[in-house]
Amino acid sequence: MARDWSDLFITAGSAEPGGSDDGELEPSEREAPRGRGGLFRRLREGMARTRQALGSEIQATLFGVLDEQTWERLEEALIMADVGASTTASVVQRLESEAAAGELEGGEALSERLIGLLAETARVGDGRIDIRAKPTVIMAVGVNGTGKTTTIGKLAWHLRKEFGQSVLLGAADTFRAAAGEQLEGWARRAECEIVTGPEGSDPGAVAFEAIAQARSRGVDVVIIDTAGRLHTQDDLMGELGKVRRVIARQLQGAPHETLLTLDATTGQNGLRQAKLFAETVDVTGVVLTKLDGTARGGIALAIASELALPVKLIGIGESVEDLRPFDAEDFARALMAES
Ligand SMILES: Nc1nc2c(ncn2[C@@H]2O[C@H](COP(=O)(O)OP(=O)(O)O)[C@@H](O)[C@H]2O)c(=O)[nH]1
Ligand SMILES: [Mg+2]
Repeated sequence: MARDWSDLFITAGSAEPGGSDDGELEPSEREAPRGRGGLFRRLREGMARTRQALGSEIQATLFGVLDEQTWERLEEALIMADVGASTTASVVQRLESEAAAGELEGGEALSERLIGLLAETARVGDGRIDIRAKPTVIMAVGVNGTGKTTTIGKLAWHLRKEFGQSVLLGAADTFRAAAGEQLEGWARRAECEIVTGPEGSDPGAVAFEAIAQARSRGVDVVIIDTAGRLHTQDDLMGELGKVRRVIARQLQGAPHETLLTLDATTGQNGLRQAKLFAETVDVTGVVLTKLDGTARGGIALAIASELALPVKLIGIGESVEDLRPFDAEDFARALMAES
């Protein structure tokens, strides 16, 4: 799991995937989020709605008398936060049995253990993004309005400004003219190149051209934006499958990363979208946006546990700093932490 941007990207100089990774450590072995105090505070603020709904309910529950009702209330609170029924049941069962065995004394220990169990649930697969291939091709998919283009712009910005990578954007959402213009705005801000096509043109051709230009100019990372709405859902899935095949035929190993953006405010509907996209384009990671606008941030846990897809990035607002690598431990803590 990635605690900051340098953990998120696997670059030529960083550790091998599956190598030494602090994701394996117990929470107690990890450094407290001290140096990153400001970042953690921002995460907590971004998730204020969920925490207010969930945190206070849980504090009230776990710090009182433990009986049958305690566990029922805890289950209810987690389900209300969209953690998902099966995930909730297994987390609460484990907490309850550990409490019954006398392993957890007092509300503090219970709530710490709950954070640990939630973090464990959220930790699936490799949450990092390998950018060692040159060029690395990242394809962004997701329903209109979920934050695809914004996420691409912010990702490009971080790659350029913080990692000095050269980036080229491919505006393969040719369904709406405005989509290309919006991406051009981000290309200017991030100071990267962009390949666009006329409205209504073949998105596969834009993706092809973007990769061709990136290869001839030695660009490090190509990010392909795609349409999130067509006349029908079948049309959309058909087109995304086609764009993906164009990319795969043109460059071996590409797309190296296929990121699905999901809007956290759509709750369980997001899970259904994820299944559909995953069947069509082999999603490698989820970008969960708009966590700042919902009390149901638990959806991140449901995505991880029910779909076995790693959440790689989260959006907690509209500014460039508000797109962040996802860290299970920080996330679980921000869901509930009083301070
Ligand atoms: N509050 C909030 N707004 C976001 C976030 N991510 C994206 N947005 C906004 O959501 C809207 C749709 O984003 P856009 O990137 O155009 O979505 P697309 O249709 O999937 O490309 C824009 O107004 C974004 O600024 C987020 O994490 N928090
Ligand atoms: Mg868009």
